[in-house]
Amino acid sequence: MSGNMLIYVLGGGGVGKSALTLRLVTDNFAEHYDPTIEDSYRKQIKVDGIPATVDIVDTAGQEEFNAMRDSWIRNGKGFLLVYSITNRGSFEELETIMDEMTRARDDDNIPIVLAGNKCDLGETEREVTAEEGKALAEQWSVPFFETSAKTKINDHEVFYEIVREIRKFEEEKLKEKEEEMPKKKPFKCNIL
Ligand SMILES: Nc1nc2c(ncn2[C@@H]2O[C@H](COP(=O)(O)OP(=O)(O)OP(=O)(O)O)[C@@H](O)[C@H]2O)c(=O)[nH]1
Ligand SMILES: [Mg+2]
Repeated sequence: MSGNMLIYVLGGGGVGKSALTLRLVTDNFAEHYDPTIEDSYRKQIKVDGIPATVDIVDTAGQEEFNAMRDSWIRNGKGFLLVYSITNRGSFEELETIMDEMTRARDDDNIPIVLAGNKCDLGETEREVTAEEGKALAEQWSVPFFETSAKTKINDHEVFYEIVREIRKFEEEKLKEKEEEMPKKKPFKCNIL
């Protein structure tokens, strides 16, 4: 597989993008909220027995920092779209991000995974049902997980799934290219 996999973690402010990223990269969890401007990490992981080097960009959810969103969308190989199940606004905000994505890229098959984070708060603070998350993911044809960075539910799995989606995407691209290539005609000598 060619090059590193550049993955952007996108979503509203405070939904847990940094928390999920840090779980994968360092396995720590911080209770304290420190809004991100932009952080990048490189990590070697093994997905389905095959090694992958992922470059993860943990982006800013807060609006005053996210003017770069356009270039994130154009540059990424894969995207983790995160909302918080305790915040309906963060779920609705993803529609805007998805619109921007489909406008900026002419592939309709972008490697994306949808994550409804903070599911450890599901009993008490839930504003978005799991069914709603699932329905949105089905509409977009992307994998969906409810996650908790705090209690480690599907926290690594979402990233593994993006790697799988990127692999699938690249294999399909390769196949398309092979099909487009004109079949070589057998060489014939012209006898004069
Ligand atoms: N209960 C619970 N809290 C979480 C979870 N993930 C993150 N948090 C908390 O939510 C707050 C925001 O988390 P961050 O990871 O900083 O959110 P973010 O999406 O990176 O925010 P921005 O960088 O501003 O876009 C922090 O106080 C975290 O401790 C989770 O799975 N469960
Ligand atoms: Mg952050």
